Amino acid sequence: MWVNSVNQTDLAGDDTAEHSALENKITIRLGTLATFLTGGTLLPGESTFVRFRVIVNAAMTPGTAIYNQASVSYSGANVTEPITELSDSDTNAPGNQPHVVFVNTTPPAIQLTHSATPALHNRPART
Ligand SMILES: [Ca+2]
Repeated sequence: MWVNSVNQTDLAGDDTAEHSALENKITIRLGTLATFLTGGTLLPGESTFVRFRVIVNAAMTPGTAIYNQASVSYSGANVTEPITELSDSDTNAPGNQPHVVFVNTTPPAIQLTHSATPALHNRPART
């Protein structure tokens, strides 16, 4: 996991993020002065960038759908009641849809390109 390009470990208590295999989720606390226990502050107009990678079980059946949906919980400087929102992968459909990825049925094609200068051979000159 990365927060603004800074690596975060899967372990709890060592930085602002962790992975829970039991709950099948990651938790990332964002903002200035975020800790391993609480989130920090994001000023109006400020943004933050989160990225994570997962390894899919190799025994998973090709075509299996994997659902991913983010949940963001926050409170405001003037609104102390926590607010929780879900990510929405389809803003044209009512409600909040998770992002769906299907396990590949065929590995992606890999294209190899090779270029080289033709070898020059020392051949005897023809006479
Ligand atoms: Ca961590």
